[in-house]
Amino acid sequence: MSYYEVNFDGLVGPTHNYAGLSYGNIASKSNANKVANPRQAALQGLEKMWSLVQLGLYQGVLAPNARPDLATLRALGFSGSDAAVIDKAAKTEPMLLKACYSASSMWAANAATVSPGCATQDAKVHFTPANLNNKLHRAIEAKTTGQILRATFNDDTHFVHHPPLPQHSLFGDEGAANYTRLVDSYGHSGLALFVYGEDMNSNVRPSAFPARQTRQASEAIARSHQLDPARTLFIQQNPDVIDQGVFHNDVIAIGNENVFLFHEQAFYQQQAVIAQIRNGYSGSRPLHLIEVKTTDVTLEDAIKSYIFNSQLVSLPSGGMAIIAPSECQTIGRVERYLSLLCKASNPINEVIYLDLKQSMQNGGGPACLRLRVALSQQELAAVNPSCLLDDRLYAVLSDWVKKHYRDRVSDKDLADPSLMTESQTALDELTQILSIGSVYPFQQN
Ligand code: SUG
Repeated sequence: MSYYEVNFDGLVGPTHNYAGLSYGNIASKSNANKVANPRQAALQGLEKMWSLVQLGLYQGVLAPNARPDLATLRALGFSGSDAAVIDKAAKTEPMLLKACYSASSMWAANAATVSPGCATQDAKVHFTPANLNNKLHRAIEAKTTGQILRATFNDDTHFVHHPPLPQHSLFGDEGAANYTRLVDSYGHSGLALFVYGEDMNSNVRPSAFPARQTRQASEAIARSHQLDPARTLFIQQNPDVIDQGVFHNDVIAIGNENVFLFHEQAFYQQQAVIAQIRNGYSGSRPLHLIEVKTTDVTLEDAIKSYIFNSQLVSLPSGGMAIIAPSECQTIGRVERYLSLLCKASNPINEVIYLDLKQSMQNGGGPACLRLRVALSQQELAAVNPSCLLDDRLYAVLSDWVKKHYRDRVSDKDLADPSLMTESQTALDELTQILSIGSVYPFQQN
């Protein structure tokens, strides 16, 4: 049976802005209060999706969360008309308003953990929306993201949708950003790698910045997705690199099929981790463990360039391409490393640079923007077809963005109630384009 990896990218929402909300994410902090360009951000995201279609890959679209999140603002005591809620929050608690206006659901790698049917006991594809409980602006995504996933993968025969894990610090879960599968090919169950920042039963943890993913969360997901314990590894991120700004594992490692590219400082007790991975992998194709040395790419350059947040994709014509952010070209050592990587003896033979600056300035590169879902031909046929990108949908979404999105949003604009109504009008139209029904709270009023 044919199997594919389909990337479902988070469409950038109309309220994309720079609010400095993510402590531990250096780009988010250093670009706080810059003027954002939501139109450009959404078009850059669409260009990335379209580039993958042109490579011959299947590509999906995930609708954004609706912002502002009025329900959260109301739950926090702001009352009156919608405009009054915004006005009061802007005057008294601007950081809460910013959290409720964040377009952070664009980073779909954090939307959920997804296990393919070839790896689960009941042979269904399992989804668990991430609770994202480390940051308020992200924790409020989980419910609507769950509804969007159900509307996108809307078939009980093939798909199982779990609720998010309990909103408790023991179960901090950031979704697929900390999850990779090493496999012979997409239809094989392979080895599932869950990477956590902190085991709540251990003292090995970062000291400056928070660890967002706990071992306990990863274990709970592996259980509910019915993964084979013999083919599942839980490995710890190096706490020192979290303290330097590596807030998710996908900022320091990337895997695809039988290739795993990771920095020399990525994991706690790295040599033991490498040995575990070697032992755990049982594919017939050779495993390529590519450890990037600090002398080739320093940690600082890795974080600045987001080289590890590239997408590594298998091409229908054979081999793999690495889809890297164009920031990698601005650091000579990183660009050199990538070009040598393509010439070395491994399946990667092409690097494609893309401009995703609007997202990058909030700490989100190519890999953050997509949720990987490995699907059989039958499962793919069960996906909501309106959410799969083709030339028609690409044109429709580009026009939709150009019609509805502003080209500048500053923190002051968040106080303007017309940003809310514009956003709701746009998203209402989007639910029709993507045939996802009434997934947004404002549609239920
Ligand atoms: O959670 N940035 C996101 C970036 C997420 C990147 N995802 C992965 N690496 N998979 C975050 O830190 C910044 C929002 C702001 O400051 O306005 C933000 O939420």
